[in-house]
Amino acid sequence: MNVFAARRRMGFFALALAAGAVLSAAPASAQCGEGAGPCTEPHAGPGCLNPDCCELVCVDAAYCCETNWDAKCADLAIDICDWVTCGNAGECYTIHATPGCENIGCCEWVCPLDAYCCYTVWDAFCVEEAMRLCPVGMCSIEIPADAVDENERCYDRDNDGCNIAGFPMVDVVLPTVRSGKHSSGAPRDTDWYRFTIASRQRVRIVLNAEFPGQIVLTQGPCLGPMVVVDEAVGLPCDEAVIDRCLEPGTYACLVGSAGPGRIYRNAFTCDEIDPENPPDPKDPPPIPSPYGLRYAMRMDAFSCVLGDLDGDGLVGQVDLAILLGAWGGVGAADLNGDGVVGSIDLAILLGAWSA
Ligand SMILES: [Ca+2]
Ligand SMILES: [Ca+2]
Ligand SMILES: [Ca+2]
Ligand SMILES: [Ca+2]
Repeated sequence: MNVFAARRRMGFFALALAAGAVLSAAPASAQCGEGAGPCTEPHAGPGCLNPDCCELVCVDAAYCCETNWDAKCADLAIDICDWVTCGNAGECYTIHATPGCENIGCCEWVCPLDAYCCYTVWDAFCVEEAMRLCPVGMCSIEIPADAVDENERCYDRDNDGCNIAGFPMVDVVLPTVRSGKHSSGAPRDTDWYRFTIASRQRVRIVLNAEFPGQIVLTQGPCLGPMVVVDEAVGLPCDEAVIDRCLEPGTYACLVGSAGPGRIYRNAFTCDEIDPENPPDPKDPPPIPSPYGLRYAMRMDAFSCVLGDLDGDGLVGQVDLAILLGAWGGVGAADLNGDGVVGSIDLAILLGAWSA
């Protein structure tokens, strides 16, 4: 599958480079897209449904866009296009017994996560992913100026905790803001942030990622017994949040990619080149990720008593002063977690005022 996929991209880039020359000279592409038959099936008339694939095939075999899309054109499409079934009949939000679906953008957003959807059938999982992810579309986040980057290149696995030999992790002290990149591969990238709290504290971890983000809070040694204390997933450019009171101890929070009930392994192509292991120029370039790879994560620790911002166990004047000092900003004084310190937080604090 990846070979097909990679080949299409190679073709796509070659096409893009030569676009001015090739496409303007070939009105053929006018036959590509809506109104034409599926790319993977022979049909009367020129062109096929998926425009990217159609144009690729017609660069190799111009007649496919001029006369009929015959069996040779269909075979070529299967051979050189990835996600070629995107654009095929079948609604993306409805189960159907054929691969792919008709909204190309949505289909190409789902298939890198779950190739089965584009090569076998568009089943209930594909529909679920489409309904969850397609309304979001491509997005990018702003990395906070105070974020400390993990400094892990996306082809390296420097901080992959319990998933890699030596159990390397990034040690952090709360509160902190971190940023990094997530990528697929073997093993898939996971970034582990380890912290210790000396007393019972409320810990709030907010991940904001350009991909479907996942945070998993663990406690215990990698060799066991290790427990998952909590986990959360979030849509691209939305938040995944863990917010709970923790007993004193050492914890690790890992960043990865997942949806409800399943881990994603394939969509997030690293966008850097490993100088020690450069790609063979004869190989097709890897398929770029349809999702962004970056994330930012804010980790805060404060009193388990809501409104107790200085940690003395009571809600009073000092806490009020801290909240007013943080007005309009972010952080622990954002008691309702809506991303800004404001009047709702003030009301919560006054409501929790200790006698
Ligand atoms: Ca990373
Ligand atoms: Ca990592
Ligand atoms: Ca207090
Ligand atoms: Ca707030």
